[in-house]
Amino acid sequence: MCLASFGGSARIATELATELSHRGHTVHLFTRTPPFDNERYRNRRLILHTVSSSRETDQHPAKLDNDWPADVQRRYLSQILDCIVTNGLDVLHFHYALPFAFVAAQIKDHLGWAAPLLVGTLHGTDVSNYGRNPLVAPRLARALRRLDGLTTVSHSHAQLAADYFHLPARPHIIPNFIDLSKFQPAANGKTNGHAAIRRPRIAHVSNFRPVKDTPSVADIFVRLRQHVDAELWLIGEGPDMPQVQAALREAGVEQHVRYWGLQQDVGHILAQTDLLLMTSRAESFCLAALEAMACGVPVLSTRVGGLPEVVLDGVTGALFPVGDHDLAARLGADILANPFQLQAMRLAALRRAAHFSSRQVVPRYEAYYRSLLKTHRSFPVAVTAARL
Ligand code: GMT
Repeated sequence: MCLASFGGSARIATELATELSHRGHTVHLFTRTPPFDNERYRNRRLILHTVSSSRETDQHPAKLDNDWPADVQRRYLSQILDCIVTNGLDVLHFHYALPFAFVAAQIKDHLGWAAPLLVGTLHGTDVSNYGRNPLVAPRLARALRRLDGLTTVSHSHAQLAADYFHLPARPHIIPNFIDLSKFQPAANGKTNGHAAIRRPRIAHVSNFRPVKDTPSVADIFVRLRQHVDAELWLIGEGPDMPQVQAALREAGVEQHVRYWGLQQDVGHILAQTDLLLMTSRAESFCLAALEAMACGVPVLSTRVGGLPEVVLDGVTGALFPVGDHDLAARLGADILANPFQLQAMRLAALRRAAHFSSRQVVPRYEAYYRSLLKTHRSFPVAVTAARL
């Protein structure tokens, strides 16, 4: 179960489903509407179930579509129950807690001990926002405690979840992962070759939501240009984009900015850049940072949440405290102005990203399922239904 909107949790869920199907598992993917590049998510072992065949909401695709009307949630639940009865699923795994932790609890209510193994993965604002929301957090905490297994993507996020939801134990940590065949350095192999003959390029990738604090990207870029004649490539779309555009226009630097809009394949764009700039106020992991590093691009980012577990400060990039834009601009300018340091960081970033390859991480999900299944009392639902 996962969201269908642009975003990290949907990316990880759909990639995991695809990888597991390639590893011989049969995977049913349940989304409200088709995921973006949904043609990829169909093969003999990967079956896509959607409540609606087209985007029925008028929401911006960058907005997380996690607040579902009751009738949509009902139809979604009944589709999953049908699938469980017909196919006898072993594991039901959701990515992002809302609304799926509640769906999982309803499945347990309906099927009791005949329910499949129920596993959840917490991804970001499901903890950092909803965990602080007194109207949602207690209900969500109750639903999370009913699961058989709970994972999250970094140590920092595991601690945050345990604190906010008063969990008996910290969630199991399985980091995000990346398909290294889709995120690679530029084809000529000379990762620093282009930068020597053109202006340095700074990239920012996000859904331009307030948590990403994208107006700070504009501010840091303006300050950094006082030291280095750099370009800014903005990849993505979202609610704060007009504010970012206005700030860049007012500062008189718009001619140095390229707007890419929403992109399905960001790897080939990132590979043509020299530094990723992230200004998030909270980040459980920051998949964009991993994607950049896999393309041999160092990362300049705020020191928040799980980012220090992904970006090694001074090695694969540099970290700065939220709000210290002068420091960020100086750190960025230093990296871009020193070709030897830039090249060393590029190589370190590539090495670091290899630790998070799907080949290394996906088996950890399989191992986790297997360890939980050993003690899970599971009975074929068809047999259970006949007995009842
Ligand atoms: O929680 C969110 O804001 C959304 C979530 C998503 O679905 O896009 O993003 C989170 O999940 C990604 C994949 O695990 C992480 O890389 C992001 O750091 C995380 N975003 C935040 O924590 C803000």
